[in-house]
Amino acid sequence: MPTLTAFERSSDCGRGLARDMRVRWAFEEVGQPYDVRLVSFADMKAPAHRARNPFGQIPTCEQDGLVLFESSAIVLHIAEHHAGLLPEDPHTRSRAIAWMFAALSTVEPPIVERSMAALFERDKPWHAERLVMLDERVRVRLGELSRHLAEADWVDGAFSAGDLMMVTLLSRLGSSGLVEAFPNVAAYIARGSPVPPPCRSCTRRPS
Ligand code: GTB
Repeated sequence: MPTLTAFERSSDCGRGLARDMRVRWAFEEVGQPYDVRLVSFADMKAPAHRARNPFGQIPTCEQDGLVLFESSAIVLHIAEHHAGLLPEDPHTRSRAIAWMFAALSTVEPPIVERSMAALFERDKPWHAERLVMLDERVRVRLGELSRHLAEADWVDGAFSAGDLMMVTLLSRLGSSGLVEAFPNVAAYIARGSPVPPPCRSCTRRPS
């Protein structure tokens, strides 16, 4: 049974926005049961966890003596060892992997940059000005994705690990108000997303 590490305390009110979610989704998608080891911030920075991930982050995944870090590498590993997340045809398979990389290296960076600014730079005098620029960078990618999805449910044919990666990172834009202007992307996220669970600690349903 694989063991995944995840945050002991959810910092997002149970919305599942941390990067263990893409790995959980991959396991669920292929029907592979898994254990979860919950770690505190201190645990993540301790030598035992740094032996799993030198950067002291979650998620990591251990199975049969193999220890992997980087959520995308874990999802790719799962996809390569189970049917259901990568097409069999070699060209279609390579394109699905290209979409995983596109999600990670082309679409995720501006989204992460924006959410970091929204979380940690709110009190800075230049925050509002910088946010305009960061929002625009996100809109560029959403526009491109929207045009790509105009006639398609998924990024390349049938649902694949490329969609899994893309939907999980786009979900992070939930409260930004940026997605609404791109109905194709909003519909894509809705198509791929589970109904969010109610927040256990504050009883409100996450937006
Ligand atoms: N590239 C790595 C991967 O894909 O696995 C990045 C891993 C990563 O950033 N992990 C974060 C972490 O461990 C948790 S997911 N951070 C602790 C640290 O660096 O010290 C990042 C995250 C956290 C919370 C939200 N949220 O609340 O919305 C979203 C994403």
